[in-house]
Amino acid sequence: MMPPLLVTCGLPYTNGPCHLGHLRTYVPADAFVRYMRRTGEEVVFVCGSDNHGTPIVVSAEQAGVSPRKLSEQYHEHFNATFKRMGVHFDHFGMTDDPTNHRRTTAIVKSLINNNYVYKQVVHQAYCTKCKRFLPDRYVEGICPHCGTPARGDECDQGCGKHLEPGEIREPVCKVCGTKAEFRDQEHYFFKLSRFKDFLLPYLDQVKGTTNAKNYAIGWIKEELHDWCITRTLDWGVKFPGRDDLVVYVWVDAPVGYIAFTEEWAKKTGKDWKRSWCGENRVTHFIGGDIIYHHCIFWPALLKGAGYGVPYAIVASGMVKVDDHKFSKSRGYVVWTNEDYLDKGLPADYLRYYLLSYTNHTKELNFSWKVFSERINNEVVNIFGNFVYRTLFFAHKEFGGIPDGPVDPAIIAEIEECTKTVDNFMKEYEFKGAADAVMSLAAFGNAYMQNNAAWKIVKTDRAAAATVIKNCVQLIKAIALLIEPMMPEKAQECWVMLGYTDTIATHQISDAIQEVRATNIPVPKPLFAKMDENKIAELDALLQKRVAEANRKMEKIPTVSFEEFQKLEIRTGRVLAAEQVPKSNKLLRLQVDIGGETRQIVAGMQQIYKPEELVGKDVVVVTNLAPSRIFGIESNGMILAAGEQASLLVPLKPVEPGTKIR
Ligand code: B3M
Ligand code: ZN
Repeated sequence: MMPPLLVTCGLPYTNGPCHLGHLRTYVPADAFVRYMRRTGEEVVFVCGSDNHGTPIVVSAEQAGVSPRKLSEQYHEHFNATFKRMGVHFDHFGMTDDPTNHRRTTAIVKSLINNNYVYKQVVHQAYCTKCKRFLPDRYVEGICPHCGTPARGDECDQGCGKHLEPGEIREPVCKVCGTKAEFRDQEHYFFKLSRFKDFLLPYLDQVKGTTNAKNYAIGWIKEELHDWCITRTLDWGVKFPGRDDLVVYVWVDAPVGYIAFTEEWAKKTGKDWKRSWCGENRVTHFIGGDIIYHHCIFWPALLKGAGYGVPYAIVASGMVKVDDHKFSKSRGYVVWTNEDYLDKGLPADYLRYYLLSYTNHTKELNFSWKVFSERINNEVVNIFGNFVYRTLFFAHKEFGGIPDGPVDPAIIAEIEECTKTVDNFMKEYEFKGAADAVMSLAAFGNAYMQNNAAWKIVKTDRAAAATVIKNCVQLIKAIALLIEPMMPEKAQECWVMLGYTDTIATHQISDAIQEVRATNIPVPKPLFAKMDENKIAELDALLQKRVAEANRKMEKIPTVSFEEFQKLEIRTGRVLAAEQVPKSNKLLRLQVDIGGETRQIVAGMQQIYKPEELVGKDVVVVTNLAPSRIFGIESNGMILAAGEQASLLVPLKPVEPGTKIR
């Protein structure tokens, strides 16, 4: 018996909310799963959250919670958000749960037994201040390949290469900013280089998108290094026999795919081994930035441990926002909940946009303007309009769907479209499929227009009924074909055709089964247009976020503690104050800074009357180089906050000259 089609999505890290970048992988995967089910396939769709690795430990430290707690919070967030987007997994697990700990340990032990793991001392960045080794995201420095500033495990802004522990140059501790030193530490390596002869023919035949296999083949031909598979962390899956080491997150994360299948199998009484031991139909949907891990590292790991290797790898192109590289820190981000669903926008609009914008492997450039254009011009004007005008007329003239035959030419048109959609879906060309469905709707609109049922009904009721019947048949087909892309709207459309069951229980092949005559509810428009004001508002929000991020990014130079200590700041008591003649801004003050009186010129005339200041205790920078202001020598600076020069004053009484520390 053929093993089930097992579909997975790249696992989201549990240290930040769901955004458009995630959805570009998840929505097409979900559409694919729904479609394959509608063709009668047995499909299992599993995913889970990725809880390990340094970014999560760092985020948890910042949030003041345990990595487990943080992971649980974001796990729930993703689980709920995917559901809101209509992405329904059969199981959504956690990589930190016991099943995955067990499976990862078993796999690492197999690799050790099969002689694919060796021990080696590496020089690893160590922070003498934090007193710990600095794996991956704990350290920043310079990429040894291209010289760009990089993270410990990846040259994220330069050449994009993966960095092995010890490779980064000029490492600095990310937590405290101290220059790190290199210290020797024992680590374990996976003999990835031994898998070249396996990987090349494997990748040559692997299914999925060509970008995945072609990149991977190119990289292998360049060079294939062994992988360090341990890290000095507490958080993660312990390396067998070593309490001080955990396995690298990129070992236990993909193993999560197996563990989640096991958990699903346990829940349903099924057999997970059918998908993971031997020939299988495992299909990984991933982002284009993790091709290396899925096409090289992961198959080698599975092969080395004696498991079956993935059947297909489907990699999505990158996401841009307003023509800028997707970046949370720069504000070029669209959050799934905050920016979209919580604004009352239908999940199906975004699903359609993501699927139909461009080919799955190409870059998707999001903008609110293009989004609303696509929705209004295609979904609303073509599909929505066809459904509404047909059903409105049907309801008005016939009280529902009239009796009578469907034209064979219409059935042929539907069959043609169904075939096109099928080819595209099975090649992961979701845009092609979406376009084909819209073309069928456009065909329907033209047919309706050319046959002017509203005219002929006056003379030939039967002919008008046939036109309507044909159109309703087309709508039925469109609803079935669009369901994988727009499940909620497809269901609404289904109900408008007088059905009372769930559209998702029907096969695509039902599209050519004649619609039966029936009463239908009063039709309502299926879609609302994207309103211009709403779009302007959403766009303004994005622009505001970018502007705010820019402000934050402006670099304020840091001063070292030594530099800071060069400043002498003391309390002082104002002994005398007067206006500087001919100036309407300046006051001349005499300030006791502890046994010494300083003359200080301050721009406070508009804000304080001289007599208000006399007797006040203030804060003074006492070792500022003397300057002449309006011809008067000034020996120090009084500290004040903001435009209104609100004076900084000691909260409790202190002697003049008390040092600020
Ligand atoms: N957690 C997220 C990423 O790098 C990472 C994926 C793991 S898939 C096994 O996109
Ligand atoms: Zn440090």
